Amino acid sequence: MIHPAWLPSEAFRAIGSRRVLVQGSGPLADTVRHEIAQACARFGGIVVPDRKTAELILSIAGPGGEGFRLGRRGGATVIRADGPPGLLNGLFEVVRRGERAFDPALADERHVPALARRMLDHWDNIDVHPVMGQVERGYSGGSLFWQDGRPRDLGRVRDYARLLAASGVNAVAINNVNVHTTETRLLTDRLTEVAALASTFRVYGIRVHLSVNFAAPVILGDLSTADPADEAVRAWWKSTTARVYEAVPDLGGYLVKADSEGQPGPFTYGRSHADGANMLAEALEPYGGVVHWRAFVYNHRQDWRDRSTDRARAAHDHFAGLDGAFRDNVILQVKHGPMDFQTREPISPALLGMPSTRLAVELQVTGEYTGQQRHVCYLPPMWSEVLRAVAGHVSGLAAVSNAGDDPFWTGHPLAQANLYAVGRLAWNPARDPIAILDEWIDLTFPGAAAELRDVLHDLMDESWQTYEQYTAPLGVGFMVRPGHHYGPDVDGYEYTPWGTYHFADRDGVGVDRTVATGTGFTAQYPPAWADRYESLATCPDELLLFFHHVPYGHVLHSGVTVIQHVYDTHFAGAHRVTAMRDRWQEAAGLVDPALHARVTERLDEQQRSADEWRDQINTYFYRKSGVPDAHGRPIH
Ligand code: GCV
Repeated sequence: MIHPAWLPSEAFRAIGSRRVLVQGSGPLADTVRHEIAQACARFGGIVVPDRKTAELILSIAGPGGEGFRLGRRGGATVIRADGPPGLLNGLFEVVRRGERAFDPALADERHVPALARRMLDHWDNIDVHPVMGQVERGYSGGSLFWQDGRPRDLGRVRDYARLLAASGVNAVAINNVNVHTTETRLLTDRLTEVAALASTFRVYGIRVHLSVNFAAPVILGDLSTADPADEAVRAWWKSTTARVYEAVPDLGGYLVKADSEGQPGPFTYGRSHADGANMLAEALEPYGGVVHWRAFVYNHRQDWRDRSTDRARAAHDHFAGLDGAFRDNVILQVKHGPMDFQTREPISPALLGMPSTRLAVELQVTGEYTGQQRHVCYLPPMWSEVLRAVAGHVSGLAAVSNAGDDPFWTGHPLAQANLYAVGRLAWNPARDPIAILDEWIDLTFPGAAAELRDVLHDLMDESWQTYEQYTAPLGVGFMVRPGHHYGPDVDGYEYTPWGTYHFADRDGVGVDRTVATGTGFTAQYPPAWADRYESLATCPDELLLFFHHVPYGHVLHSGVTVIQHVYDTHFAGAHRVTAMRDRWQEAAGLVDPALHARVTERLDEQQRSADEWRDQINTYFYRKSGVPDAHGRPIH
């Protein structure tokens, strides 16, 4: 059985037991009608032909738009949508509120999304890749879209689209940004597969985007170059794109990873990333499509001996100078931190320093570095910090999906909350992430006993901070096992070409990114930020080792030394996991037994892994520094 996630039929009880009127036509209004008809069939409500006796009225008041007004008129709850997508969004707002949506005292409210494009990126391959599997960094089974090299049954895709629509997502990129040969052909002779997915997502107001290979004209055997200055290449993209839009008239556009980790790009031809992105933008422009061009461009073959190269600088170094050079339909998609989805990073300065470029911030729902959905790690508190920091700088959000063909969708059932919340935060980044968690609990476990709610809050509210406690300390990052990135390996990346170092020696640890004595990375920030990070006196503790190399005896703002902080947090973090594990046993009988068992199994693994992290990190730093734990706890 597939778990209904945050749309169990029970969530529709308040609507389905009422007299409902839907006004409006078109595919999205049909979807709303269908949802309501199903709910009414289940809960005894009725679809009525006019306003006279209606208790819920959904209507389209304007020509387009995703927003809606919610209020009470003449004894009915009324949604007046700005356009067809707003009708669907209004429906799900009523679902979320349940009986509260029918309170006679309900005040008028206007809802509009803060970010225009709220996209989930799938790193799905059609084929099973020999190293990465079918879904790159996927921890939830296989792809929802392809199986055995062929498209899957679209029923599950439709359910997924429905879940996403209910969370506020309005775009999906369907395939991996590392575009291998088979997937390159989605652009040409496998277009019908894109079209079928687009039709399925369309009825839930979601546009499909396609990841394309920059060298597609060469890979597909049509041309000998992919040089963006070559007229034949430009013409190839125009005619190919014309055929794409014949098959999928509302394709959102292309997503491109270029000159990054072995993917081809404009650098091969001595061209800039603006040249590359603009060529694709020109081809997409007649159809209203956009290019999401990723700023994740860095040297992954650097010499670890070379202390002058700092990977954190890469996005800003490559792109800030191109500010203003991109066409209007290029969106630069920038990872939220300067490195790569670590548990704690500062904001990428590229997001703060490109005022004349359309920007989208990229988050990772799939927890590559945050427990891989084997650990409880509720990420919205991190995302909320990110989104508040980049407010006014970005107009879109793209997040790497954590969904797969697992019966619970996300491997760890509690990781569903991350998928739900990313859409909700993109709609309104000012929301309290813990309030969003409550919303998810209400929907997913309708009628959740107060007891269950308390257990879930105890497990999840601070799970990101707990994960941070027992893994890499103070913003240092990448102390993971190379390749699969799960579990501790303090020096695993230290002498590799990946640019991910911590520089621990017998005296201290951390990366000196200051202007005064380090790589100068801090100067990429606007002055107030730069000053804060540059100075040891003002650099926040949690980012200390991201910006500074300090002795183990350095005293943090918290009052303890760096080495004692490492010991204290690692003991505390693993201990908190024990408490979480015990607490979850109190939820037995309050949730579906299969879900309870899955979470139990994951918590057992989380405990094993947290203990391993604690012992390896503590032992490593004890052996390097020779400084004993002030409290004499076991270190090996
Ligand atoms: C899709 C990280 C991941 C890669 C991923 C890359 C990216 O490096 O480990 O698997 O590739 O980010 O975001 O492009």
